[in-house]
Amino acid sequence: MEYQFPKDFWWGSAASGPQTEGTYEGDGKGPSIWDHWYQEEPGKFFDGVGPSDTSQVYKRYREDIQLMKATGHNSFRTSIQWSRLIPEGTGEVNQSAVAFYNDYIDELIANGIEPFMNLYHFDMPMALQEKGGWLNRETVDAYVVFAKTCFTLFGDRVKKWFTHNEPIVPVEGGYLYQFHYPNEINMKQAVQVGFHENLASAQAIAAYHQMDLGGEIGIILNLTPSYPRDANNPEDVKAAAIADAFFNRSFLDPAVKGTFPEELVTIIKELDMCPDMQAEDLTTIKENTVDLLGINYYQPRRIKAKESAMDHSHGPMPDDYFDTYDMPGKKMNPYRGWEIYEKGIYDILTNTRENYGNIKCYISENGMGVEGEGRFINDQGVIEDDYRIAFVSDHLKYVHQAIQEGTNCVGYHMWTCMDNWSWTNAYKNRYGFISVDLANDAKRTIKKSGHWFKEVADQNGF
Ligand code: BGP
Repeated sequence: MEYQFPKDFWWGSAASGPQTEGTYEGDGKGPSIWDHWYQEEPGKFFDGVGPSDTSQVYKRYREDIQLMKATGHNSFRTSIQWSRLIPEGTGEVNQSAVAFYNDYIDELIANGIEPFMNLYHFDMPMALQEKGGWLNRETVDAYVVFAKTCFTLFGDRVKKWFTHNEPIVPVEGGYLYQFHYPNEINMKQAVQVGFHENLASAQAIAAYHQMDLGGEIGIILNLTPSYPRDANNPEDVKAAAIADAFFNRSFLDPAVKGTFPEELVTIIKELDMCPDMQAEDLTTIKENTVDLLGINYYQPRRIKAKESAMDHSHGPMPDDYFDTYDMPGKKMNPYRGWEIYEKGIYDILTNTRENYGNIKCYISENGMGVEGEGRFINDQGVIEDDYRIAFVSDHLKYVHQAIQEGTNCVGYHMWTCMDNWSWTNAYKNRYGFISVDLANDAKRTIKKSGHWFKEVADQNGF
């Protein structure tokens, strides 16, 4: 075997509650911002498929866990939907949700798959969004109560917790670039939302450590390395550093080091957009950093110095400081419109080793969304997704190299286990090791990549 991974390496995949569970009559789930947005604007969602029609995991998790076994999982991450467990965001706990998550967790463990649980995957309970969502300090308090409720209910068995998945996305999507509810463009609000998410994470980490449940708690960040157009052009390099501060270090630095990056703080001060905070908040963030870092990697960010005219129709924007560079000849995933740059995963891991104390980390998402995979079905009804096998193995080679060089990376999770609901893209692009046939009662079939992954996991390498 050419690429042997360390003993006890985590092999598996990631998903989220809102993208997989679905909603059912009498399940007691409250609406999240996704349910609300779909009700308001169903046309925004690909083929009009909304969040209640996801992959039926709420009913089918037992069958799905057998498929996880058959695809080599020794670990699996999903999220607890806040609006399922506490339908109004605060107050009463939904006992059907407790029963569901208990059984889901127990079934995973009984099948030798370690459950990793994330607490927030873009799914604000609507009752809290109506009062401002992450803009409102009370949401931070409510989130910490939700987190403690989860630790109390499930912490005896779940030993890997995550406070957020990609917390920059609600900032970008909800308050800058309009791809998440509430669809605003307002940099001051974006800063406040980001600050509250950071604070909520630190407070949940403090609570978890205090409860002394014997597990680890971390955060999952989509680290998107920023490459300057020309590494010898100081203006390009500076622009790339600012983009990095906005989109990566805004969460990476506080999560791992307990501080915000100087470049970002300077800009926010210049813009007079410092968030509202209380006296002890920065100390809370300083003192409660993560045990473990999850890294999601899909694509790099290519940056050049600002050349285009600034658009201030909505006030200042991060893009006032850089332009996106459309690099000629880059390799693309045309369905998602994302560049494929395998070495990026190595650069991120090297960065964590060199600049973030070689914190214990794992690849928590990496994957390739492809539209129309039906055309690759063979006579046995199996999707022959050789492109996905190539994508995963090309990235794993770089993960392997980083580990050889000493990076403390302990696992690799693919996005995702089975095809799921991708927000406004719904079921357009498919990411899974297992296909879901929507026209046929969501029938599951393992793809070629899923069989391949089982071999890799069994051999602990390839
Ligand atoms: C990540 C999210 C996932 C997932 C994935 C694929 O950013 O954590 O929730 O959806 O990306 O992206 P998309 O669904 O937008 O194609």
